[in-house]
Amino acid sequence: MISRSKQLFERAQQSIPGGVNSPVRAFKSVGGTPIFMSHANGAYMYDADGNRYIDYINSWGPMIMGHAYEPVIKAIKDKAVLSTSFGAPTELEIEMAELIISMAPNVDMVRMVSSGTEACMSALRLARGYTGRNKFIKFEGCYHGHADAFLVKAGSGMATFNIQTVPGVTAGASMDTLTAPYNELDAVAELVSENKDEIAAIIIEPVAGNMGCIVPVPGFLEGLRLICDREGIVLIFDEVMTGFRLAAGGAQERLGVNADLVTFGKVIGGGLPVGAFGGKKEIMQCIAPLGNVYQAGTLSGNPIAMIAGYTLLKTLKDHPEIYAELDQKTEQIHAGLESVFNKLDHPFVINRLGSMISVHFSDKPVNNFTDAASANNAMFNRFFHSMLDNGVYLPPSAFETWFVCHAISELDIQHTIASAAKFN
Ligand code: KE4
Repeated sequence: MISRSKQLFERAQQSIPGGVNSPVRAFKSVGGTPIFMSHANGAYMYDADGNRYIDYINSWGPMIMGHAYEPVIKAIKDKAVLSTSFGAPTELEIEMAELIISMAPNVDMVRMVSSGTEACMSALRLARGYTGRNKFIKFEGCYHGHADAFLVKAGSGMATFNIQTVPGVTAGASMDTLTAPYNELDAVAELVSENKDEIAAIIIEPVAGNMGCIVPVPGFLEGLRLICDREGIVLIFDEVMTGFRLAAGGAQERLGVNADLVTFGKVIGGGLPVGAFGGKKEIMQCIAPLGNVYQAGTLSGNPIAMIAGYTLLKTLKDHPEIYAELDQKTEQIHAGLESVFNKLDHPFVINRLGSMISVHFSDKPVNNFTDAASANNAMFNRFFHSMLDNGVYLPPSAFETWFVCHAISELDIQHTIASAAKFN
């Protein structure tokens, strides 16, 4: 009997390119039919055929407390009847900004947008406007959304589908994009000396999540900070994934390195379309209408998105023990997978920081994109399907980090490990 997902996928491809509204959902690299979901609750998603999955994507990060988190749902219901958008300022936007500023280090001011892409492209424009310089450095395998300048050696779907150059991204749009391998400070120093006084920004995922989870080696981020201080370069932490996930203060708090600008997404919206960028007042006041670095958005600060994000962030701020519990659960998953894979006759590496974790079937450490790309990713694809068959839904790509939610139970963790033990 043909599954409902299969039927829906065939129908979807008639009206939506590739049948999905974002490429990473398409199962294109792992093969097979993408699973169409009907609803979700806590740590579980339920597909159109009624199958239940333990969810390790959690909407690619936002569902840190699990799906349909009651306080967020209630807040949305109560707010929606008061209109879903004004296009005029509201008190809630001030409360949201003040809450973010109270949680994220080095954020004196913040501007709301509607996606991580918008947040990163706005932060880059701001850094360029503030410094009067054009070039910037990004890292191979890092993904900062799909604005033209970032689609150079990017991670996530571009790595998954091995897209080297993106048609439509002009040479003009990407000519100022410089790239270096993640965790290689010498390569950054070389680029900086070759482009003296021309570099506006260095943008980085402080813990990378778009080539699997890749953790900065000791001294790497600190070295970038020193280079930026010495050269007058704006250090942008893309915390769309790490923000409010690794700690209330994100990677800056967790790793103790200060950024000049920080971008946010995912958790900040509680599942609604929200992004934000913020940083030092001296830089942020260059943004229109205060300054002339133009940036705008019809639905920026949308009341439904704000109340969803505000409610979730407030929960995380008021209950910091959530982070320790998330870490403990992920540590348990890590240890369980390690014990299972040690019985495999194939080498593996598990990368983790906090509740971001990824498995690479590699015989060497995975510290940058080249390492991630040279792992046995065909084996990962088989592992993905083996887990899916056992009701465990991993990100459908070796170039993605897994996300653990607070709602996952001891039984779920044991089932995950038992499912991995069936893989060979
Ligand atoms: P969005 O525009 O997709 O909200 O955010 C872009 C973005 C920016 N920075 C980082 C570090 C990100 O991880 C992302 C988006 N992450 C992907 C997952 N790898 C979103 C999933 C998708 O593309 O559908």
